Amino acid sequence: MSIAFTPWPSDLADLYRRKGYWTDVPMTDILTRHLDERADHLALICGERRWTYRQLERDAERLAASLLRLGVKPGETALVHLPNVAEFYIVFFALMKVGVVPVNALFSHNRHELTAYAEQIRPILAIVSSRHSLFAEGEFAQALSQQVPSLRHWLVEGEAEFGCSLAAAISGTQVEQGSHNVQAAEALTWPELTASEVAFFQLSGGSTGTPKLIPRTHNDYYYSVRASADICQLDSDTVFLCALPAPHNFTLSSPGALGVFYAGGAVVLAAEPSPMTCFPLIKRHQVTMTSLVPPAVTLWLQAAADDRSALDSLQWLQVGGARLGESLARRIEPELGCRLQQVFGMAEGLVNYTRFDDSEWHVLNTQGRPISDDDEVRIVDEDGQDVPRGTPGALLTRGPYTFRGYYNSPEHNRVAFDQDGFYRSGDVVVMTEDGYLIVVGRDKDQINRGGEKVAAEEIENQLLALPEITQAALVAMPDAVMGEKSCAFIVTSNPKLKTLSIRKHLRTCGIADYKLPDRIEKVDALPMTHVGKIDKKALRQLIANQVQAQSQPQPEKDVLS
Ligand code: AMP
Ligand code: DBH
Repeated sequence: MSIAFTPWPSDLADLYRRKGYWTDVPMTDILTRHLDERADHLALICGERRWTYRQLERDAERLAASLLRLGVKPGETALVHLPNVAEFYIVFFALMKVGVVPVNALFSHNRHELTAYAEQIRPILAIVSSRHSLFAEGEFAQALSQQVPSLRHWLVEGEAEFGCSLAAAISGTQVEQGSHNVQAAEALTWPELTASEVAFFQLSGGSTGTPKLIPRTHNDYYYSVRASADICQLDSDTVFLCALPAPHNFTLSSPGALGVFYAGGAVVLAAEPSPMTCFPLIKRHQVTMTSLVPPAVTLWLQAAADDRSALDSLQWLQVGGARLGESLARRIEPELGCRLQQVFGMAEGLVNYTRFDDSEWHVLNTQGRPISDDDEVRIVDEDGQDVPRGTPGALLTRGPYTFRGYYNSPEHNRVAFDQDGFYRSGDVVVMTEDGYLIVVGRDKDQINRGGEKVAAEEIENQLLALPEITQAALVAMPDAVMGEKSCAFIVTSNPKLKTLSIRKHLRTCGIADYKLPDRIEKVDALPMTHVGKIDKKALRQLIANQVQAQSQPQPEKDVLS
């Protein structure tokens, strides 16, 4: 059994194989390729714990064996919800070895997101951490198991109030005794992996009511990892600090931890990207490269103004996830003492990098150019006609590592792709004469909150679940540090409705904190376009004007309370 996904047309698949992009080697190779020559090279540091490649592979294999003993089968799925800990990678490779396809939820995700993912993939297994308040006790796990009956096994990182201990499953000392599925070690049959099949689901930042899943095959993802490692010139001396969430496409594969493992370097885990957490780790482990979103860059610049001696080993800083302003970009080299690489990517596929030999202008002003000669990029106007270089237009793309359809979403796929299989990324970009992309805007209904994406419809649906709210629209508002924050405009039948009760309601829905509206504005009516849709452009303008007016010093006022 394998996961259904929209395949690439065979002529393109042939081309990608012929060009050597698709090698038909599964991604488990990322670790096993080092077992001969680099087995004892440092691979991973998490707090005081360290793994060589041999140890990392051994742990992944032991966990995989424990999973086989539980009776998992290739083509089944898993829900993974772990913080930035070494176990994230051990689990990633172990699941791959047994052909179980995970969704790796962000640790900031909450009940709402986990339930939505579980309902879509119907997992047999969940691997979670008791460090998250959702899993400090077993209540939610029990509720989810009832709601999604396929969910039979729970492995818990940390002190477990329920399920089995992940640590024990990794050390091979414990499997679920008494289960009729338990098999003797010698009876284990390791599945044959097929690289053209789905390895895992990546998460879409999305613009729809329900978060969509992106099937990524071994072939396509492994190509993006290898090519990224080459572009970023990684080697066994690379020491990469993973400070953004480990499952994020940026930190996982651009070139991210997988790129570093592929190249035989070392990954150092940080719990989060603040200078307070990261600077001591950089110094202690002589980190050479890391990746950040623009708001974190602002914090790093502030901290480095006091003391940047901790950053001496840092050679490259990659910035992506949201547009990096030129003035911030310009400060990185002189103030942090490392070189900047801009990265513009998407979990759906296409990734762009500025290159190490690019001119200063390109590095400061563009978001790079595609990884592959066979990344096809079209920039089109509202009628779908190609625009000339230098003119803004909507970005469409297809290529050897850009997916061809969201999981189980035929209706959405009809709008997300054109008739030639080009994915509409929802970004408005300009292509320079020499093929570099500059992100100038967006035509998708999403807020990019400093790299964290919020699908407007998802939050609007939750707001509209309150009977007193009759209309709701979530739009981006400018913010000096985050780039954008979110503002919800609502029309309510209850003039006394308080911001606080709305927030309380959204929390009760179990939505991730970063998706909660930063501001809520009550209005008598929402502006409409001539075709009868909510005029979000007008709302964005309205809130931008208010933010600007309020940035002149004046007493704060809360509109609703
Ligand atoms: P996601 O769908 O969550 O993977 O988010 C991908 C989106 O993030 C892209 O389509 C862009 O809108 C945005 N993005 C990523 N990197 C950059 C960047 N360097 N500059 C501007 N926007 C970016
Ligand atoms: O924001 C992103 O999704 C992103 C940013 C940089 C990404 O997916 C990537 C690089 O691969």
